[in-house]
Amino acid sequence: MSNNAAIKKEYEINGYVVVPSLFNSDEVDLLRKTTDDIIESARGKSKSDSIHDLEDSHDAAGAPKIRRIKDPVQQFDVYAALARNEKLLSIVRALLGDNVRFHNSKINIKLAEFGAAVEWHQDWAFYPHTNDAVLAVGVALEDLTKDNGPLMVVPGSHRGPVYDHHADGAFCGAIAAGDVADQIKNAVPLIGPAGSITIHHVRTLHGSAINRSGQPRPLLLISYTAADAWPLMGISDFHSFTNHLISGSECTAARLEAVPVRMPLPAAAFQGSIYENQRTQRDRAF
Ligand SMILES: O=C(O)CCC(=O)C(=O)O
Repeated sequence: MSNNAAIKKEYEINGYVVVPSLFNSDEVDLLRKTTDDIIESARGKSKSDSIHDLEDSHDAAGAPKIRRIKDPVQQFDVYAALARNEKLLSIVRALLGDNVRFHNSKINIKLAEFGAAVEWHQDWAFYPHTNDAVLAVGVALEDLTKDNGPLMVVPGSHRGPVYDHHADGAFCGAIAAGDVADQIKNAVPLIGPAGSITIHHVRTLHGSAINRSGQPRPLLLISYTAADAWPLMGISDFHSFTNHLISGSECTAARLEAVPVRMPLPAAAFQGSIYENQRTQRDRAF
């Protein structure tokens, strides 16, 4: 069996897979340096903007404390190149087919000692499509250990229900901890050395704890869809949507599958990032 065939088999069974050390230390050093520079550029800012999502404890007068770099692939050349890197894309094609569209990106930083948790959720709840050939790749910019707030996933949950991600009558991007208590006891951490990638299916139940360790956990997340998966929430900019085709050819024939869907509406009370959306979920796991 080829390596990609083995990756595909594991992904299809479990809804996630880790590929250790896909990127070498030179490749990781460039990503890390770029990321550190962007973090540093938040110094002096007093509120979140189109690049930085600030931690609640960030102080404009002190060292930058940021929880997310927004849209890195769309805003910085180094990450744009990575999203098209052939080592990575060959794996994505093995899982989604030859026609692949870039969907979104972010770097969740999790600075040492306090980096914010992400409550349990399914990405599918944020962006349902006509079929679920949609996934997220995580690129480890530092080692992912069991202590620095790694992504936790529930094996096999990509074949289960789509959970309610609402609170106070609006979408909140987080599942009440009580609704998934029997699931999350089976969760496993996705760990590996810097340069490893994690891949999780769009319906896989996942979350991550506060980083209480002394080691940061910057994780670059890039989502891709099969080109025949069309977003049920619509397309605000068709030109940019078609420009996001990064492999194969465009496909205007949407493939419809009998997948469970809950719409993320009414919209979350707090906008800006998942951390803001999740504010209204009071039954928290982390
Ligand atoms: O950064 C993490 O640990 C989780 C990220 C995540 O699931 C998300 O941002 O949707």
